[in-house]
Amino acid sequence: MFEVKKQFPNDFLWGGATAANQIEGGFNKGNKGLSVADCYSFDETLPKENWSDLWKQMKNNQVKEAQNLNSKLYYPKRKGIEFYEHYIEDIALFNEMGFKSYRFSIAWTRIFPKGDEEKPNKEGLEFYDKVINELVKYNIEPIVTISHYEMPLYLVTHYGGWKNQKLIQFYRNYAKILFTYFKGRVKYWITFNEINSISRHPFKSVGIIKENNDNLSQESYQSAHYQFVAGAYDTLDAKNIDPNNKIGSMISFQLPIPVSCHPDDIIETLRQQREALFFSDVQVRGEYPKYSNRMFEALGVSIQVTQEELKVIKENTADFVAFSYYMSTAASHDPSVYERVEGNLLTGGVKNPYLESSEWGWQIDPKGLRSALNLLYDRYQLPILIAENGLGAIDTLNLNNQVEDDYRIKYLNDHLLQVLESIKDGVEVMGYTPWGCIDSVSASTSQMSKRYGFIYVDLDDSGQGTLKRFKKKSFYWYKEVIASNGEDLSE
Ligand code: BGP
Repeated sequence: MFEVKKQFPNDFLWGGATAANQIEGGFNKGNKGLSVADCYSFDETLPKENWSDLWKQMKNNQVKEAQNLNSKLYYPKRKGIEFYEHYIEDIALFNEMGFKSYRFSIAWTRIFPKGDEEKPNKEGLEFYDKVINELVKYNIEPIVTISHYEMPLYLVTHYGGWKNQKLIQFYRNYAKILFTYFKGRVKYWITFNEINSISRHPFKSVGIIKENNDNLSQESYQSAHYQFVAGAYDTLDAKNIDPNNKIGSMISFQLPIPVSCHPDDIIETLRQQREALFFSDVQVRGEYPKYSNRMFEALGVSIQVTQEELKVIKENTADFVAFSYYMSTAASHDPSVYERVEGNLLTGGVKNPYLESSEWGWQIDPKGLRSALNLLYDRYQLPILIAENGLGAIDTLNLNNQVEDDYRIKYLNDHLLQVLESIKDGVEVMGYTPWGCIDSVSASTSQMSKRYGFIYVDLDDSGQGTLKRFKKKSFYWYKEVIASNGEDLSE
Protein backbone atom coordinates (compact mmCIF):
# COMPACT_ATOMS: atom_id res chain seq x y z
CA MET A 1 0.00 0.00 0.00
CA PHE A 2 2.76 2.47 0.85
CA GLU A 3 4.95 1.60 -2.09
CA VAL A 4 6.82 4.37 -3.88
CA LYS A 5 6.31 4.48 -7.67
CA LYS A 6 9.80 4.35 -9.10
CA GLN A 7 9.14 4.62 -12.82
CA PHE A 8 7.17 6.45 -15.43
CA PRO A 9 3.78 4.73 -15.74
CA ASN A 10 3.42 2.31 -18.65
CA ASP A 11 0.69 4.41 -20.24
CA PHE A 12 2.66 7.65 -19.89
CA LEU A 13 1.80 10.00 -22.75
CA TRP A 14 5.23 10.76 -24.19
CA GLY A 15 4.87 13.20 -27.06
CA GLY A 16 5.27 16.76 -28.23
CA ALA A 17 3.23 19.93 -28.63
CA THR A 18 2.54 22.58 -31.27
CA ALA A 19 -0.13 25.14 -32.10
CA ALA A 20 -1.85 25.71 -35.44
CA ASN A 21 -0.87 29.36 -35.75
CA GLN A 22 2.82 28.60 -35.30
CA ILE A 23 3.14 25.71 -37.72
CA GLU A 24 0.34 25.39 -40.25
CA GLY A 25 0.77 28.24 -42.68
CA GLY A 26 -1.85 28.16 -45.43
CA PHE A 27 -3.46 31.16 -43.77
CA ASN A 28 -5.71 31.78 -46.77
CA LYS A 29 -6.13 28.18 -47.90
CA GLY A 30 -9.21 26.02 -47.44
CA ASN A 31 -11.41 29.07 -46.86
CA LYS A 32 -9.63 29.94 -43.59
CA GLY A 33 -10.42 33.30 -42.00
CA LEU A 34 -7.91 35.72 -40.48
CA SER A 35 -7.08 35.12 -36.84
CA VAL A 36 -5.45 37.30 -34.21
CA ALA A 37 -2.20 35.39 -34.85
CA ASP A 38 -2.19 36.61 -38.45
CA CYS A 39 -1.67 40.17 -37.18
CA TYR A 40 1.87 39.60 -35.90
CA SER A 41 4.36 41.04 -38.36
CA PHE A 42 8.12 40.63 -37.95
CA ASP A 43 10.80 43.13 -38.85
CA GLU A 44 14.34 41.97 -38.20
CA THR A 45 15.73 45.45 -38.78
CA LEU A 46 14.15 46.53 -35.48
CA PRO A 47 16.30 46.23 -32.34
CA LYS A 48 15.93 42.81 -30.68
CA GLU A 49 14.37 44.28 -27.55
CA ASN A 50 11.37 45.28 -29.65
CA TRP A 51 10.66 41.90 -31.15
CA SER A 52 8.10 40.99 -28.55
CA ASP A 53 6.41 44.42 -28.45
CA LEU A 54 3.46 43.33 -30.58
CA TRP A 55 3.02 40.29 -28.40
CA LYS A 56 2.67 42.45 -25.34
CA GLN A 57 0.42 45.00 -26.98
CA MET A 58 -1.34 45.18 -30.33
CA LYS A 59 -2.51 48.52 -31.74
CA ASN A 60 -5.56 49.36 -33.87
CA ASN A 61 -3.47 50.53 -36.82
CA GLN A 62 -1.54 47.26 -36.78
CA VAL A 63 -4.77 45.26 -36.87
CA LYS A 64 -5.94 47.43 -39.78
CA GLU A 65 -2.70 46.86 -41.65
CA ALA A 66 -3.02 43.10 -41.11
CA GLN A 67 -6.37 43.17 -42.88
CA ASN A 68 -4.76 44.72 -45.95
CA LEU A 69 -3.86 41.65 -47.93
CA ASN A 70 -1.47 43.70 -50.09
CA SER A 71 0.56 44.75 -47.06
CA LYS A 72 4.33 44.71 -47.59
CA LEU A 73 4.94 43.51 -44.04
CA TYR A 74 6.02 39.95 -43.34
CA TYR A 75 3.72 37.88 -41.13
CA PRO A 76 5.58 34.70 -40.10
CA LYS A 77 2.57 33.04 -38.45
CA ARG A 78 0.81 33.03 -41.81
CA LYS A 79 3.54 30.79 -43.15
CA GLY A 80 4.43 28.74 -40.07
CA ILE A 81 6.47 25.79 -41.28
CA GLU A 82 3.76 24.85 -43.78
CA PHE A 83 2.54 21.90 -41.75
CA TYR A 84 -0.65 22.33 -43.78
CA GLU A 85 1.27 20.82 -46.70
CA HIS A 86 3.79 18.71 -44.73
CA TYR A 87 1.65 17.07 -42.04
CA ILE A 88 2.06 13.54 -43.40
CA GLU A 89 5.84 13.77 -43.35
CA ASP A 90 5.87 15.49 -39.95
CA ILE A 91 3.57 13.00 -38.25
CA ALA A 92 5.66 10.15 -39.70
CA LEU A 93 8.69 11.71 -37.98
CA PHE A 94 6.79 11.96 -34.68
CA ASN A 95 5.94 8.30 -35.08
CA GLU A 96 9.58 7.50 -35.77
CA MET A 97 10.46 9.07 -32.43
CA GLY A 98 7.86 6.80 -30.84
CA PHE A 99 5.35 9.49 -29.81
CA LYS A 100 2.43 8.14 -27.82
CA SER A 101 0.64 11.48 -27.98
CA TYR A 102 0.66 14.71 -29.94
CA ARG A 103 -0.75 17.94 -28.59
CA PHE A 104 -1.82 20.36 -31.30
CA SER A 105 -4.47 23.00 -31.73
CA ILE A 106 -7.30 23.38 -34.17
CA ALA A 107 -7.48 26.80 -35.80
CA TRP A 108 -10.93 28.16 -34.98
CA THR A 109 -10.75 30.17 -38.23
CA ARG A 110 -10.50 27.00 -40.34
CA ILE A 111 -13.78 25.73 -38.88
CA PHE A 112 -15.53 29.11 -38.53
CA PRO A 113 -13.65 31.67 -40.65
CA LYS A 114 -15.39 34.65 -39.05
CA GLY A 115 -16.45 32.95 -35.85
CA ASP A 116 -20.16 33.79 -35.80
CA GLU A 117 -21.38 31.56 -38.64
CA GLU A 118 -23.90 28.84 -37.93
CA LYS A 119 -22.45 26.17 -40.17
CA PRO A 120 -18.82 25.02 -40.11
CA ASN A 121 -16.44 25.25 -43.05
CA LYS A 122 -16.23 21.79 -44.56
CA GLU A 123 -12.67 22.22 -45.85
CA GLY A 124 -11.40 23.03 -42.36
CA LEU A 125 -12.95 19.92 -40.88
CA GLU A 126 -11.55 17.86 -43.72
CA PHE A 127 -8.02 19.04 -43.00
CA TYR A 128 -8.15 18.03 -39.33
CA ASP A 129 -9.89 14.84 -40.29
CA LYS A 130 -6.81 13.91 -42.30
CA VAL A 131 -4.41 14.98 -39.53
CA ILE A 132 -6.27 13.01 -36.87
CA ASN A 133 -6.59 9.93 -39.06
CA GLU A 134 -2.87 10.05 -39.62
CA LEU A 135 -2.30 10.09 -35.84
CA VAL A 136 -4.78 7.30 -35.25
CA LYS A 137 -2.99 5.26 -37.92
CA TYR A 138 0.16 5.35 -35.76
CA ASN A 139 -1.67 4.95 -32.43
CA ILE A 140 -0.64 8.45 -31.42
CA GLU A 141 -3.16 9.87 -28.96
CA PRO A 142 -4.34 13.33 -30.10
CA ILE A 143 -4.53 15.98 -27.38
CA VAL A 144 -6.42 18.87 -28.90
CA THR A 145 -6.27 22.47 -27.74
CA ILE A 146 -9.53 24.04 -28.83
CA SER A 147 -8.25 27.61 -28.69
CA HIS A 148 -4.54 28.41 -28.76
CA TYR A 149 -3.96 32.13 -29.33
CA GLU A 150 -5.78 32.10 -32.67
CA MET A 151 -9.33 33.40 -32.20
CA PRO A 152 -11.06 34.75 -35.31
CA LEU A 153 -10.08 38.36 -35.96
CA TYR A 154 -13.65 39.10 -37.01
CA LEU A 155 -14.79 38.45 -33.43
CA VAL A 156 -12.35 41.12 -32.30
CA THR A 157 -13.25 43.74 -34.89
CA HIS A 158 -17.02 43.14 -34.77
CA TYR A 159 -17.69 42.02 -31.22
CA GLY A 160 -14.78 43.42 -29.19
CA GLY A 161 -13.35 40.01 -28.29
CA TRP A 162 -14.06 37.87 -25.25
CA LYS A 163 -15.34 40.71 -23.08
CA ASN A 164 -18.53 40.26 -25.09
CA GLN A 165 -20.79 37.58 -23.62
CA LYS A 166 -21.84 36.51 -27.12
CA LEU A 167 -18.45 34.85 -27.53
CA ILE A 168 -19.57 32.05 -25.21
CA GLN A 169 -22.14 30.89 -27.73
CA PHE A 170 -19.83 31.23 -30.74
CA TYR A 171 -17.09 29.26 -29.05
CA ARG A 172 -19.56 26.69 -27.72
CA ASN A 173 -20.91 26.14 -31.19
CA TYR A 174 -17.36 25.66 -32.51
CA ALA A 175 -16.29 23.27 -29.74
CA LYS A 176 -19.47 21.17 -30.08
CA ILE A 177 -18.75 20.68 -33.76
CA LEU A 178 -15.29 19.34 -32.82
CA PHE A 179 -16.64 16.98 -30.14
CA THR A 180 -19.21 15.66 -32.58
CA TYR A 181 -17.02 15.41 -35.64
CA PHE A 182 -14.02 13.80 -33.95
CA LYS A 183 -16.00 11.61 -31.56
CA GLY A 184 -14.19 8.37 -30.77
CA ARG A 185 -10.93 9.62 -32.25
CA VAL A 186 -10.07 12.45 -29.83
CA LYS A 187 -10.53 11.94 -26.12
CA TYR A 188 -8.30 14.62 -24.54
CA TRP A 189 -9.27 18.28 -24.99
CA ILE A 190 -7.71 21.44 -23.58
CA THR A 191 -10.16 24.34 -23.53
CA PHE A 192 -7.89 27.41 -23.71
CA ASN A 193 -4.12 27.50 -24.03
CA GLU A 194 -2.56 29.20 -20.99
CA ILE A 195 -5.87 30.71 -19.89
CA ASN A 196 -4.04 32.79 -17.28
CA SER A 197 -1.99 34.68 -19.89
CA ILE A 198 -4.71 37.27 -20.42
CA SER A 199 -2.93 39.98 -18.48
CA ARG A 200 0.38 39.25 -20.23
CA HIS A 201 -1.01 39.52 -23.74
CA PRO A 202 -4.71 40.37 -23.86
CA PHE A 203 -4.94 40.68 -27.64
CA LYS A 204 -3.76 37.18 -28.41
CA SER A 205 -5.65 35.56 -25.53
CA VAL A 206 -9.00 37.31 -25.62
CA GLY A 207 -8.89 39.81 -28.47
CA ILE A 208 -8.56 42.94 -26.38
CA ILE A 209 -6.76 45.98 -27.71
CA LYS A 210 -5.39 48.01 -24.84
CA GLU A 211 -5.90 51.44 -26.40
CA ASN A 212 -9.66 50.74 -26.73
CA ASN A 213 -10.10 49.85 -23.09
CA ASP A 214 -9.83 52.25 -20.17
CA ASN A 215 -9.63 49.56 -17.53
CA LEU A 216 -7.65 46.68 -18.94
CA SER A 217 -7.92 44.56 -15.79
CA GLN A 218 -11.68 44.92 -15.80
CA GLU A 219 -11.99 43.84 -19.44
CA SER A 220 -9.47 41.04 -18.97
CA TYR A 221 -11.17 39.45 -15.98
CA GLN A 222 -14.60 39.87 -17.58
CA SER A 223 -13.21 38.02 -20.60
CA ALA A 224 -11.73 35.36 -18.33
CA HIS A 225 -15.13 34.88 -16.74
CA TYR A 226 -16.72 34.25 -20.13
CA GLN A 227 -13.94 31.81 -20.96
CA PHE A 228 -14.61 29.99 -17.67
CA VAL A 229 -18.27 29.66 -18.64
CA ALA A 230 -17.36 28.54 -22.16
CA GLY A 231 -14.84 26.02 -20.81
CA ALA A 232 -17.47 24.63 -18.40
CA TYR A 233 -19.85 24.19 -21.34
CA ASP A 234 -17.07 22.19 -22.99
CA THR A 235 -17.13 19.74 -20.10
CA LEU A 236 -20.91 19.53 -20.29
CA ASP A 237 -21.11 19.15 -24.08
CA ALA A 238 -18.10 16.90 -24.49
CA LYS A 239 -19.44 14.42 -21.98
CA ASN A 240 -22.95 14.52 -23.38
CA ILE A 241 -21.51 13.68 -26.77
CA ASP A 242 -19.10 11.03 -25.50
CA PRO A 243 -18.71 10.21 -21.79
CA ASN A 244 -15.11 9.13 -22.48
CA ASN A 245 -14.04 12.70 -23.23
CA LYS A 246 -11.60 14.34 -20.81
CA ILE A 247 -11.40 18.10 -20.49
CA GLY A 248 -8.29 19.90 -19.32
CA SER A 249 -7.71 23.29 -17.78
CA MET A 250 -4.40 24.73 -18.90
CA ILE A 251 -2.29 27.45 -17.37
CA SER A 252 1.16 28.86 -17.87
CA PHE A 253 3.01 28.23 -14.62
CA GLN A 254 6.41 29.82 -14.35
CA LEU A 255 6.60 28.94 -10.68
CA PRO A 256 6.96 32.08 -8.55
CA ILE A 257 9.51 31.50 -5.78
CA PRO A 258 10.68 34.01 -3.14
CA VAL A 259 13.96 35.72 -3.97
CA SER A 260 14.74 35.80 -0.23
CA CYS A 261 13.24 34.76 3.10
CA HIS A 262 12.12 38.33 3.75
CA PRO A 263 8.50 37.99 4.95
CA ASP A 264 7.36 40.47 2.32
CA ASP A 265 8.94 38.37 -0.43
CA ILE A 266 6.97 35.38 0.86
CA ILE A 267 3.74 37.37 0.71
CA GLU A 268 4.60 38.63 -2.78
CA THR A 269 5.25 35.04 -3.89
CA LEU A 270 1.87 33.97 -2.57
CA ARG A 271 0.26 36.86 -4.44
CA GLN A 272 1.95 35.88 -7.70
CA GLN A 273 1.07 32.22 -7.27
CA ARG A 274 -2.56 33.10 -6.74
CA GLU A 275 -2.54 35.44 -9.71
CA ALA A 276 -1.54 32.43 -11.85
CA LEU A 277 -3.57 29.74 -10.11
CA PHE A 278 -6.77 31.78 -9.84
CA PHE A 279 -7.67 30.49 -13.31
CA SER A 280 -7.21 26.79 -12.64
CA ASP A 281 -8.79 27.27 -9.20
CA VAL A 282 -12.02 28.34 -10.91
CA GLN A 283 -11.88 25.70 -13.63
CA VAL A 284 -11.00 22.83 -11.31
CA ARG A 285 -12.88 23.72 -8.13
CA GLY A 286 -15.85 25.21 -9.93
CA GLU A 287 -16.00 28.46 -8.00
CA TYR A 288 -14.24 31.74 -7.52
CA PRO A 289 -11.72 31.40 -4.71
CA LYS A 290 -12.29 33.53 -1.63
CA TYR A 291 -9.05 35.44 -2.25
CA SER A 292 -10.41 36.74 -5.56
CA ASN A 293 -12.57 39.33 -3.75
CA ARG A 294 -9.54 41.13 -2.43
CA MET A 295 -7.62 40.62 -5.66
CA PHE A 296 -10.45 42.21 -7.67
CA GLU A 297 -10.78 45.07 -5.20
CA ALA A 298 -7.07 45.87 -5.46
CA LEU A 299 -7.34 45.90 -9.27
CA GLY A 300 -10.53 47.97 -9.32
CA VAL A 301 -12.34 45.12 -11.05
CA SER A 302 -16.03 44.38 -10.76
CA ILE A 303 -17.14 41.68 -13.18
CA GLN A 304 -20.67 40.87 -14.29
CA VAL A 305 -21.76 37.31 -13.61
CA THR A 306 -25.16 35.59 -13.66
CA GLN A 307 -26.35 32.85 -11.31
CA GLU A 308 -26.77 30.56 -14.29
CA GLU A 309 -23.15 31.10 -15.35
CA LEU A 310 -21.91 30.36 -11.84
CA LYS A 311 -24.00 27.20 -11.79
CA VAL A 312 -22.52 25.99 -15.09
CA ILE A 313 -19.01 26.66 -13.77
CA LYS A 314 -19.82 24.82 -10.53
CA GLU A 315 -21.29 21.74 -12.18
CA ASN A 316 -18.81 21.23 -15.00
CA THR A 317 -15.25 21.24 -13.78
CA ALA A 318 -12.07 20.07 -15.50
CA ASP A 319 -10.91 16.44 -15.48
CA PHE A 320 -7.20 17.13 -15.64
CA VAL A 321 -4.77 19.99 -15.21
CA ALA A 322 -2.31 20.89 -17.94
CA PHE A 323 0.41 23.48 -17.67
CA SER A 324 3.36 24.89 -19.52
CA TYR A 325 6.62 25.18 -17.66
CA TYR A 326 9.74 26.86 -18.95
CA MET A 327 11.23 28.58 -15.92
CA SER A 328 10.68 29.71 -12.37
CA THR A 329 10.28 33.35 -11.46
CA ALA A 330 12.02 34.93 -8.50
CA ALA A 331 9.52 37.16 -6.72
CA SER A 332 10.50 40.21 -4.73
CA HIS A 333 8.42 42.82 -2.91
CA ASP A 334 10.97 45.39 -4.05
CA PRO A 335 12.28 44.40 -7.50
CA SER A 336 14.27 47.61 -7.81
CA VAL A 337 16.99 46.34 -5.48
CA TYR A 338 17.68 43.25 -7.63
CA GLU A 339 19.06 42.71 -11.08
CA ARG A 340 16.27 42.37 -13.61
CA VAL A 341 15.77 39.37 -15.86
CA GLU A 342 16.97 40.24 -19.35
CA GLY A 343 15.72 38.91 -22.66
CA ASN A 344 13.31 39.55 -25.47
CA LEU A 345 10.38 38.49 -23.40
CA LEU A 346 10.50 40.04 -19.97
CA THR A 347 8.27 37.77 -18.00
CA GLY A 348 8.73 39.77 -14.86
CA GLY A 349 10.58 38.78 -11.75
CA VAL A 350 14.19 39.35 -10.81
CA LYS A 351 17.37 37.42 -11.37
CA ASN A 352 17.81 34.24 -9.38
CA PRO A 353 21.56 33.95 -8.63
CA TYR A 354 21.37 30.16 -8.51
CA LEU A 355 20.08 29.70 -12.05
CA GLU A 356 21.36 29.98 -15.57
CA SER A 357 19.28 31.56 -18.28
CA SER A 358 18.47 30.79 -21.91
CA GLU A 359 19.54 33.20 -24.62
CA TRP A 360 16.13 34.84 -24.17
CA GLY A 361 16.57 35.34 -20.43
CA TRP A 362 14.33 32.46 -19.37
CA GLN A 363 15.76 31.13 -16.08
CA ILE A 364 16.34 27.40 -16.29
CA ASP A 365 15.11 25.59 -13.18
CA PRO A 366 14.45 21.84 -13.55
CA LYS A 367 13.74 21.45 -9.83
CA GLY A 368 11.13 24.16 -10.19
CA LEU A 369 9.22 21.68 -12.35
CA ARG A 370 9.16 19.20 -9.48
CA SER A 371 7.93 21.91 -7.11
CA ALA A 372 5.30 23.02 -9.62
CA LEU A 373 4.03 19.47 -10.15
CA ASN A 374 3.80 18.85 -6.42
CA LEU A 375 2.13 22.16 -5.74
CA LEU A 376 -0.49 21.63 -8.45
CA TYR A 377 -1.19 18.07 -7.39
CA ASP A 378 -1.47 18.98 -3.72
CA ARG A 379 -3.94 21.67 -4.67
CA TYR A 380 -6.11 19.81 -7.16
CA GLN A 381 -5.58 16.05 -6.74
CA LEU A 382 -6.11 15.57 -10.46
CA PRO A 383 -3.91 13.99 -13.13
CA ILE A 384 -1.42 16.49 -14.51
CA LEU A 385 -0.16 16.94 -18.05
CA ILE A 386 3.08 18.80 -18.68
CA ALA A 387 1.69 20.34 -21.85
CA GLU A 388 4.78 22.42 -22.69
CA ASN A 389 8.41 22.54 -21.64
CA GLY A 390 11.57 23.13 -23.60
CA LEU A 391 14.52 25.27 -24.51
CA GLY A 392 14.30 27.96 -27.18
CA ALA A 393 17.78 28.21 -28.70
CA ILE A 394 19.68 29.16 -31.83
CA ASP A 395 20.48 25.92 -33.66
CA THR A 396 22.94 25.57 -36.51
CA LEU A 397 22.70 23.01 -39.23
CA ASN A 398 26.26 21.84 -39.81
CA LEU A 399 27.85 20.79 -43.11
CA ASN A 400 26.61 17.21 -42.59
CA ASN A 401 23.04 18.51 -42.17
CA GLN A 402 23.11 17.73 -38.48
CA VAL A 403 22.32 19.80 -35.41
CA GLU A 404 24.36 18.99 -32.31
CA ASP A 405 21.87 20.29 -29.76
CA ASP A 406 23.43 18.86 -26.60
CA TYR A 407 22.20 21.93 -24.68
CA ARG A 408 18.59 20.92 -25.48
CA ILE A 409 19.22 17.31 -24.51
CA LYS A 410 20.61 18.49 -21.18
CA TYR A 411 17.67 20.81 -20.55
CA LEU A 412 15.08 18.12 -21.30
CA ASN A 413 16.96 15.36 -19.52
CA ASP A 414 17.29 17.45 -16.35
CA HIS A 415 13.60 18.36 -16.40
CA LEU A 416 12.52 14.77 -17.01
CA LEU A 417 14.60 13.59 -14.05
CA GLN A 418 12.57 15.98 -11.92
CA VAL A 419 9.33 14.68 -13.43
CA LEU A 420 10.43 11.25 -12.25
CA GLU A 421 11.14 12.66 -8.78
CA SER A 422 7.59 14.03 -8.74
CA ILE A 423 6.21 10.65 -9.71
CA LYS A 424 8.14 9.22 -6.75
CA ASP A 425 6.61 12.00 -4.63
CA GLY A 426 3.24 10.56 -5.60
CA VAL A 427 2.17 13.04 -8.25
CA GLU A 428 -0.07 11.57 -10.94
CA VAL A 429 1.67 12.77 -14.10
CA MET A 430 -0.23 11.81 -17.26
CA GLY A 431 2.28 12.80 -19.86
CA TYR A 432 4.96 15.07 -21.20
CA THR A 433 4.54 16.97 -24.46
CA PRO A 434 7.59 19.23 -24.89
CA TRP A 435 6.98 22.42 -26.78
CA GLY A 436 7.66 22.83 -30.47
CA CYS A 437 8.65 19.21 -31.06
CA ILE A 438 9.26 20.41 -34.58
CA ASP A 439 10.75 23.91 -35.04
CA SER A 440 8.04 26.53 -35.31
CA VAL A 441 7.51 30.29 -35.28
CA SER A 442 8.02 31.76 -31.82
CA ALA A 443 4.80 32.87 -30.15
CA SER A 444 6.33 35.86 -28.44
CA THR A 445 8.90 37.19 -30.90
CA SER A 446 7.68 35.66 -34.21
CA GLN A 447 11.25 34.52 -34.89
CA MET A 448 11.90 31.26 -36.65
CA SER A 449 15.39 31.20 -35.16
CA LYS A 450 14.10 30.63 -31.63
CA ARG A 451 13.93 26.88 -32.04
CA TYR A 452 12.64 24.20 -29.68
CA GLY A 453 12.33 21.16 -31.94
CA PHE A 454 13.74 17.69 -32.24
CA ILE A 455 13.29 18.32 -35.95
CA TYR A 456 15.07 21.20 -37.64
CA VAL A 457 13.13 23.08 -40.32
CA ASP A 458 15.15 24.94 -42.92
CA LEU A 459 13.51 28.36 -42.73
CA ASP A 460 14.83 31.68 -41.51
CA ASP A 461 13.29 34.69 -39.78
CA SER A 462 12.36 36.33 -43.05
CA GLY A 463 10.63 33.22 -44.39
CA GLN A 464 13.42 32.05 -46.71
CA GLY A 465 14.49 28.42 -46.86
CA THR A 466 13.73 25.04 -48.39
CA LEU A 467 11.37 23.96 -45.56
CA LYS A 468 13.25 20.66 -45.53
CA ARG A 469 13.11 18.74 -42.26
CA PHE A 470 16.30 17.40 -40.57
CA LYS A 471 16.57 15.21 -37.47
CA LYS A 472 18.59 16.85 -34.69
CA LYS A 473 20.74 14.93 -32.22
CA SER A 474 17.91 15.38 -29.70
CA PHE A 475 15.61 13.47 -32.07
CA TYR A 476 17.59 10.29 -31.52
CA TRP A 477 17.96 11.01 -27.81
CA TYR A 478 14.21 11.48 -27.28
CA LYS A 479 13.49 8.35 -29.29
CA GLU A 480 15.64 6.37 -26.83
CA VAL A 481 14.02 8.02 -23.83
CA ILE A 482 10.56 7.05 -25.06
CA ALA A 483 11.62 3.54 -26.07
CA SER A 484 13.08 2.94 -22.59
CA ASN A 485 10.08 4.63 -20.91
CA GLY A 486 12.45 7.07 -19.25
CA GLU A 487 14.94 4.45 -18.02
CA ASP A 488 17.60 5.93 -20.28
CA LEU A 489 17.74 9.34 -18.65
CA SER A 490 21.18 10.21 -17.38
CA GLU A 491 21.60 11.23 -13.75
C1 BGP B 1 3.86 29.34 -24.59
C2 BGP B 1 2.88 29.20 -25.72
C3 BGP B 1 3.39 28.56 -26.94
C4 BGP B 1 4.87 28.68 -27.18
C5 BGP B 1 5.74 28.75 -25.97
C6 BGP B 1 7.15 29.20 -26.20
O1 BGP B 1 3.56 30.43 -23.82
O2 BGP B 1 1.73 28.47 -25.31
O3 BGP B 1 2.56 28.89 -28.02
O4 BGP B 1 5.28 29.32 -28.29
O5 BGP B 1 5.18 29.53 -24.95
O6 BGP B 1 7.18 30.57 -26.35
P1 BGP B 1 7.99 31.29 -27.50
O7 BGP B 1 7.52 30.66 -28.77
O8 BGP B 1 7.63 32.71 -27.42
O9 BGP B 1 9.40 31.02 -27.22
